[in-house]
Amino acid sequence: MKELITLGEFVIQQQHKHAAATGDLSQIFGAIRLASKLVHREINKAGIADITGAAGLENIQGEQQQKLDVYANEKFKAALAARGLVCGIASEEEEHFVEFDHELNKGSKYVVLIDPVDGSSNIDVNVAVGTIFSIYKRKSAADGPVELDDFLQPGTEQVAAGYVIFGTSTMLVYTTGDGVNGFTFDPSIGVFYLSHPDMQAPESGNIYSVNEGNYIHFHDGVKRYIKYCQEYDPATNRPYTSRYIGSLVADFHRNLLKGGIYFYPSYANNPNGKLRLLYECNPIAWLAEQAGGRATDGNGTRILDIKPTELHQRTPFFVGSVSMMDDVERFMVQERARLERMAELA
Ligand code: P6P
Repeated sequence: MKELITLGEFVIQQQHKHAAATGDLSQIFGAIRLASKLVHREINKAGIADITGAAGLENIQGEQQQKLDVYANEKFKAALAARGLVCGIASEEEEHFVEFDHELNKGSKYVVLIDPVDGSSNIDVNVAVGTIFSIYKRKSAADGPVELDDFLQPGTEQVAAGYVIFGTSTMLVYTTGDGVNGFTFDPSIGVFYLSHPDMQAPESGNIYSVNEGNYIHFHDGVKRYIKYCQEYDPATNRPYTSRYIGSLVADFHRNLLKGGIYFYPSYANNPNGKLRLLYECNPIAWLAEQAGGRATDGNGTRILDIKPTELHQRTPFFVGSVSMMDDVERFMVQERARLERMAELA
């Protein structure tokens, strides 16, 4: 029988592969593991524990805050603060970053950015949701206060990133820059086991994920790509299948396994789309690249290269298999060229 490796064992093995590794990430992953188990437990008894339904509060995004959002946010904050290695956290559920100013956290050198429950509107309808996290080393002096710039770092500076998908099973998928590995939770003993070693994004696929309800608002390049996905051409495996769950983690996870593309473009009066750069797009983009895929803003800018200016800033987001990303960008480039020609003629 193949030897089962736990997440904790795997992180320690990885740490020994990198001489510079200090074991800090092992500790931080221990906190993420703990909080994930607590959220798993609550999600799996939602409705019984009256955890579903809005908490009657609104978060900074002006969205109805689901009780699970509040619960998950508190559990991840508490678990990360208790390890004494994280000096602060930025969360979709917090307007400003939160400094951990306990004595234990003085001099800590990491910051964590998190979307505690991405896709939370799906909780009440029993559809998969996920936690997305991104870890950086602070830039400010270790003996000083945490600063906003500690969180406003480009995605290329991440030291670790991942997600937990609470679906038919709970999985944790992460990277520290040495590939992507997936771990499945065994609730009977409360352990995450390595189930998807060295995850590779298929070079192509036939699944496209976009909210086509926004079609009339999309720019022509996006509209043309969607029509391209729907055309009949057996030679290029089209028409593709449309799959959109409304939960980024679930759509991305399926596309990572099967091949596909997810995109949330700018639309109507949302020039930067909907998704948040720091705690949704950057971690997912790094995972995609580490697994052999790509992630851009649809206009040729690599997501990881974007220099953040605000904690909750949004970006158009295109992520997936390389050949499908090449295709969508071809349509976007053609659209930009057409608009430039029209501007010249005007
Ligand atoms: P829409 C969830 O709110 C989320 O941030 C992603 O998880 C998901 O892909 C997207 O927004 C869904 O947004 O506008 O299609 O409902």
